[in-house]
Amino acid sequence: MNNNALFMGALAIVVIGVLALASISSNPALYAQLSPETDTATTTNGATVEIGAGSNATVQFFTFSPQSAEINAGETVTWTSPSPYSDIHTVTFVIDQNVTSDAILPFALPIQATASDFELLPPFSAGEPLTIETPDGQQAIVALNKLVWYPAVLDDTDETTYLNGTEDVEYTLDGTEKALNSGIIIAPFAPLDENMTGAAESELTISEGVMNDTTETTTGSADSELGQAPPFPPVSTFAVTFNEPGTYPYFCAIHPWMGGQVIVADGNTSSTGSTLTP
Ligand SMILES: [Cu+2]
Repeated sequence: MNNNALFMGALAIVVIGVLALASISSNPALYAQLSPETDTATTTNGATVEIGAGSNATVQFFTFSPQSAEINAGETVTWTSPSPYSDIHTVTFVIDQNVTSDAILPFALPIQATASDFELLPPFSAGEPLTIETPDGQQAIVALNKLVWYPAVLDDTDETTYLNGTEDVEYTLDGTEKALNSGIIIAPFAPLDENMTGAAESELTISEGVMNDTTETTTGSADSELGQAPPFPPVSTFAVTFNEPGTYPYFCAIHPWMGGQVIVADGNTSSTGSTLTP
């Protein structure tokens, strides 16, 4: 019990540290931008929600605008990150409140393995996996949780499905979801995206290199570029269709204080085909 508390405490510190690194450009003074007043948008054709709109090189906005999107059943809400200076964000719905899943989680090492059994891959010049003690004396490695960093659905059988669409991700809620996550949403022109292009270019160079001269070209050209590719697929737009009326709160898994909601009204047009009572 006590050990467990210590373990979770240590994990919390690690997570806070890593998240602080992740949003190193963030200015805490701007958290005040998240005012309790909710601005509301009502449309007849779904809604668009902008994430971190207005962020620039020195000012970072941690906002979903509008914070409350109102649509009719059967319509779609689309999230985008319009500013190339925005931090990375997710749109995460936890529909089953028993689900807990953080951006960074401990994964146990096999018995008798230690962190030094992990080798650093060539493109990275210096680094080591973060490990922490588990309550039973084992070691755990701290790693990114794919469920948060990739577009994903956790269903009522506890199965995870990773959504297709490398840039534009679409999903229609069917009532079986325990959780739905957008993956990492960034602006289409964000610097991260340029890096992705860089990585793709270097892959091209690699295959050309393989054709001409195997070893040397492969390592040489990949060195600088591969290190910049993010370990997740950057998402430009995340579009969710809501068929069931209700209020759907969501948050950003990277900055859990960022929250928003979708209010789905019982639209006249779509009420014919579906029964709302369970
Ligand atoms: Cu965020």
